[in-house]
Amino acid sequence: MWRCPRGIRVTMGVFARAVSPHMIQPFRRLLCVLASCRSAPVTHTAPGLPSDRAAPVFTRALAFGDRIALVDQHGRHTYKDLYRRSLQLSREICRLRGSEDLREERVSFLCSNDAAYVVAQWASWMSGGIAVPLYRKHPEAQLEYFLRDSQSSVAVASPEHVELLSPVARKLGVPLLPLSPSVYTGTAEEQAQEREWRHRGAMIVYTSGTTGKPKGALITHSNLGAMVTGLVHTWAWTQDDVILHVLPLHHVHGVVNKLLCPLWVGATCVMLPEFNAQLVWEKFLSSEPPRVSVFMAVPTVYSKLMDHYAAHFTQPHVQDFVRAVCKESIRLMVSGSAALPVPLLEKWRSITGHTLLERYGMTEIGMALSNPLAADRRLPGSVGTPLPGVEVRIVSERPQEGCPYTIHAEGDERDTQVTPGFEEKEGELLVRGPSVFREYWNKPEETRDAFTADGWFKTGDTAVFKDGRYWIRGRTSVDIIKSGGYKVSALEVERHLLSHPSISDVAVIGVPDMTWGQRVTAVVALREGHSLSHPELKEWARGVLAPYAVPSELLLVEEIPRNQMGKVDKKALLRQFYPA
Ligand code: MLC
Ligand code: AMP
Repeated sequence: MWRCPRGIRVTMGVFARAVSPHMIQPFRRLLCVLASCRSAPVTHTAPGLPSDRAAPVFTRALAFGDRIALVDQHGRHTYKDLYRRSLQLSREICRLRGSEDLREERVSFLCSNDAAYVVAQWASWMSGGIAVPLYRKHPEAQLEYFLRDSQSSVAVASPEHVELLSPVARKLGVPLLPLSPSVYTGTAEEQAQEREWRHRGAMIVYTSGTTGKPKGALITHSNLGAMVTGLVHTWAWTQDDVILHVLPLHHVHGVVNKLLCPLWVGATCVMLPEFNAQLVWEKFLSSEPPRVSVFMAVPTVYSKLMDHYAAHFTQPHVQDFVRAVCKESIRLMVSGSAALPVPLLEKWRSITGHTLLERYGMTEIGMALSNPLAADRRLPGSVGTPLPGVEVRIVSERPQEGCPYTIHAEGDERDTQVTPGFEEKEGELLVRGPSVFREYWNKPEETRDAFTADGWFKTGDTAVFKDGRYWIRGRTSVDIIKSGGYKVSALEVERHLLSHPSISDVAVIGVPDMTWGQRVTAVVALREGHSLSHPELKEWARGVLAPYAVPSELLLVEEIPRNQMGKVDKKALLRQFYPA
């Protein structure tokens, strides 16, 4: 491997072709051969695959045996290796709990983005528990909240995170299992217990709401099965696929779309410890197997990749090379978790030749809407049509005859019907189907409020049906901010900031931003005689908030304008500070 001065590391052979235009021709020929290999996909009908689509991915692992499931910072891991390590850990968990079936007890785990994460996840499921993935960048107070709220009975941590998690676990009296690369002590024939998976809880994913503290969305194995099989079918996953994974693993985008989908079909997941623009470009352009064929990310990642491209790939023949390799070796590039601005989509297309496939989803429902796989049928700016099994409605609040609301449009995978007189009328998007979560953990009232009286999940997103597609027009609440693909509750940030000794009043707003989607901005009134700089606020806030919720801007005001009800008009505040 050789590091070239333009800030990208590629294999010597690949780079030589990049810098010598006369050598691009033979390289193109090689790419054509590779492309023709790809166009005859090997199907993934390995013998021994269970037919139950609610069965977790590990139940298929032995059928994929020696295939490479994961490539991470430590090396390559076969499906069989991951299975055995998970089985070993699940035995330790069961021994600790004195039971062969944890019956939905929660297993919280804090692992780096590598094989340890998969092992902890599979072991939680093998022992009959619910996996609660934690994130290493959350401050201790938040980790404590997740462990306490989920009432976890066991915690698992990779060796590098034991120090961070052990004081929290000790405080709550939760036993902590360090995940060591223990040697498998069972026999080759031993397998995890068979269980009834359908209604069993699989995962609790914490998500911010408009009010209160983060809620744990409980997703069942059946929900996961519906999400995964819908995406595998629609995006034509095969075991030849190689996905490059760069997202955090405590949200559905990283867990379901980028990890469980490839593992379901026997494909390979190349996992980076975290997003790094230079490394991603290296992986895209490297000719070393396994070569990346699928990529998925939030719009901010694409924006950062383009910044790197603009700074380092300035020469026309390098740009030609980048475009040729991306076009030929990658079959699918997806964007989601936040709105993808059309100029960003167009710029990415001009750089790589790929029209990003935009799709729409949410923690509580998995993926709901997707543009088609055929690139020429994608509609920039829209989020496509319902995925298999997903039903959607666009509604407004006024009750109609026999219905608690007015339906503007209603659709599923096959078709959408628009109510006459409501053509192209915006409303709230409702979702129903097998991927919709079971409940907010221990929050029956919040769970009830999240659904309409007739059982549809209320997304809180404003949508419209137009030109045969669905389009997301924003959120119904200004208090939900999407920054870098992360959902941030403005009210929760305000609650924390109000405990700062210098802050007397605060309003948190989401300011539109080309890179981050929105920036978390704190409008603050200080106590008399106090001062506060932005670096001081950031330093303090890092102790109580996730890094993506720490205000990236501080605006000091004499007084926060409030109406007679004591409410802040955040739209007016935004207009006042950002008239453009
Ligand atoms: C970090 N920074 C931010 C920020 N996050 N600034 C503004 N807004 C944010 N959201 C700041 C940091 O404080 C730091 O500043 C600097 O930017 C670099 O931070 P970083 O953490 O090193 O950034 P980076 O690693 O480049 O992370 C960017 C990212 C990350 C896009 C890779 O945000 C990310 O992984 N997002 C994905 C989130 C995701 O998976 N969402 C899916 C939810 S599921 P300083 O001053 O400290 O240097 C869902 C459903 C669905 O939504 O549909 O998928
Ligand atoms: P989360 O609760 O973190 O899972 O985030 C889900 C939210 O992300 C949705 O309710 C939307 O507001 C937003 N979202 C996801 N995908 C898209 C998209 N393609 N376009 C616009 N918003 C999106």
